[in-house]
This record gives sequence, C-alpha cells and structure tokens, in this order.
Amino acid sequence: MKNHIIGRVVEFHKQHYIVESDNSLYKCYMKGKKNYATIGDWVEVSKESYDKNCIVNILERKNIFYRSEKNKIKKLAANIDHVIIIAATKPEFSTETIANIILESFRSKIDVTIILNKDDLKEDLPRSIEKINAIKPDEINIITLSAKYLNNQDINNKLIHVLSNRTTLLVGQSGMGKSTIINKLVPSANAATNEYSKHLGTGKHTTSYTKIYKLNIENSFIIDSPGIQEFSIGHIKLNEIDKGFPEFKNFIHTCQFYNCTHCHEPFCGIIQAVKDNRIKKQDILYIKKLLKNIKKTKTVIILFFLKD
Ligand SMILES: Nc1nc2c(ncn2[C@@H]2O[C@H](COP(=O)(O)OP(=O)(O)OP(=O)(O)O)[C@@H](O)[C@H]2O)c(=O)[nH]1
Ligand SMILES: [Mg+2]
Ligand SMILES: [Zn+2]
Repeated sequence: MKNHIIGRVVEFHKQHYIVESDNSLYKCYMKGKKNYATIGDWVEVSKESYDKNCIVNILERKNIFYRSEKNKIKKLAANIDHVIIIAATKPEFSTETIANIILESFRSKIDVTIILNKDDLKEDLPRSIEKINAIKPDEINIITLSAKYLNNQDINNKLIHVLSNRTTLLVGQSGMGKSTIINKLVPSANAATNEYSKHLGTGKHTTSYTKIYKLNIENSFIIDSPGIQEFSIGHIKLNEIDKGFPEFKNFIHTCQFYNCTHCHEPFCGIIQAVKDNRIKKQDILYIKKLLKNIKKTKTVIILFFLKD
C-alpha cells in the first residue's frame, strides 16, 4: 500500500481536511460521511492526486470531545489533553455553556482551565468573575488576562505552565478572543479576528474552521475553533459524568450494578454517601448546579437526594 500514509488532521473545514504527514500537508476528503474524522485525529490517507486524497481509516482515539446541537452529536476534537474555555468581560457569555463544556470535559476525562479574557475592560471584570465562580468547581483554575495587550512576560507568567507538553483546545462563544490569543501565542498564525459587534448582527463567527497550531514550546499544540453557538450535552449519560466527579469516585465502586445511574437503584454507593453526608456540602451544591443543566428526568431523583 505505497500510496497509503498515516498523518494527523491539522485543519478541519466544512468540506475538507488538511492532514499533516512527515512535514507535508495533504488536502483530503472523507471516504464515506458516516463516521467522519475530526481535528486531532490520526488517520490513514489514500494519496490520489495533489489536492484530492481520501481519508480511508481513523486510527484509535485516546479521547474525543463532543458537543450536541439540536439533538445532533458533533465531534469537536480528538486526542487532546486539555481544554481552555474562553469567556470575556464583553460580550456577555453564557454560564450554562461553560457548565456544559466542563461536564463534557469531565465525561471525556480531559483537564480544563478557564480564561477570562479582556480584563482591560475593568468595569465589567468583577461581575464576570462572580458569574464564573458561581458555576466553577474548585479544582478548575481561572486565568484573567487581556489577549489584546498580552506580552511575552504575561505569556510566561500566565500561560506557559498550562500549555506545556500537551494539545490544548480553545473553545468558547464567538467574540471571546480565541483567535486573538492564538495570534499572540503564534505570531505567524495570522488568524482572522473581528469586532464582536459586527458578527453579533449577522450571527456569524469570524473563525470558520478548526486548526492546530504548533506552539514555540516543545511538544505543545493549540487548537483554534469557530465560536460555539450551541453547546448542549444531550449525548452525556449520567453514569458517564459521575466518573469525572472527584467526590463520586470514592463511592462509585460500592454501587451494586456496574451501569448504576445513581437514581433509583438499590445498593447505590452514591445515594448512600449522600444520605450519610459523606460527600462534601460544596461538592453537592456544585453537582446540583451542573446536573440542573442536564434536562433529563432521571436526574430529578438524584437532585432530590442532593437537596440542601
Ligand atoms: N478590549 C479587548 N478586546 C479584545 C481582547 N481580546 C480580543 N479582543 C477583541 O474582541 C474581538 C473578537 O476577538 P476574536 O479573537 O476574533 O474572537 P473569537 O473568539 O476568535 O471569535 P470567533 O472566531 O467568532 O469565535 C476582536 O475585535 C478583538 O480585537 C482584549 O483582551 N481586550
Ligand atoms: Mg476566532
Ligand atoms: Zn449508584
């Protein structure tokens, strides 16, 4: 199979992919649309011509990060180590969206950091921090910065340690400043940025495709993605999220049923731990907030147990 190569998807456009293999780039299409590849995937490509190659196989993934939109499950990225959620003092951001991204990170067991951008817009800063703190679990760090005025010293002090030695996905609503941060981290990137007021009018985001950039730090990559309009979590099952909650982990192994949903089953370790007050109060409050975002009736029962 001389004309078959293995590479990584480094750009994901609406109709095509760019795959990198041995420092060369290949424009590719997906063979069959059913199980499509996403950014970060390692794939097998059948080389056909200069600008028409076919992805014929997706190699096994370390993980995959999804979002749901109108009951459709969309692949956002694969084989990533870290998610940075970007919010900003302006325009207004949705805490429900942030909570949902946190939940998906828990489900896929990917580390999360939150960046609150545009901290130069001082009058909106305290309220924005308060909004994030209301839904953020303690173990997730929040970094405040101003992408527009970010200098090398800020990058060293605030960002290098969270970006080193991993592939990070930047995700957030339109206008939060994802591409502005990319341009500061990778000056050759030239990622398009735009006044948020302009695209709020049209509902369009500035970045229209997902792309991996190599950082000037060894073994470190960052992914810019188009602004998210809807990040729902219809694809997440309760018995998947629970594994991501540090407090749940200690009790889950005592559930009698391997597929326990911790709602109604007898001999459920979680329900028992809640009854015995062995899950910390602040974690219960946090879990409650997040679970409220999952609009599925089965969570009602656990919410009952998690009453104040
Ligand atoms: N005041 C201020 N404006 C900023 C800052 N960072 C970004 N902006 C501005 O915010 C607007 C949106 O920035 P982008 O980087 O295009 O936002 P994005 O998140 O990539 O947006 P999409 O590609 O649509 O998802 C641009 O006009 C930027 O100049 C900042 O730190 N302070
Ligand atoms: Mg952008
Ligand atoms: Zn259980």
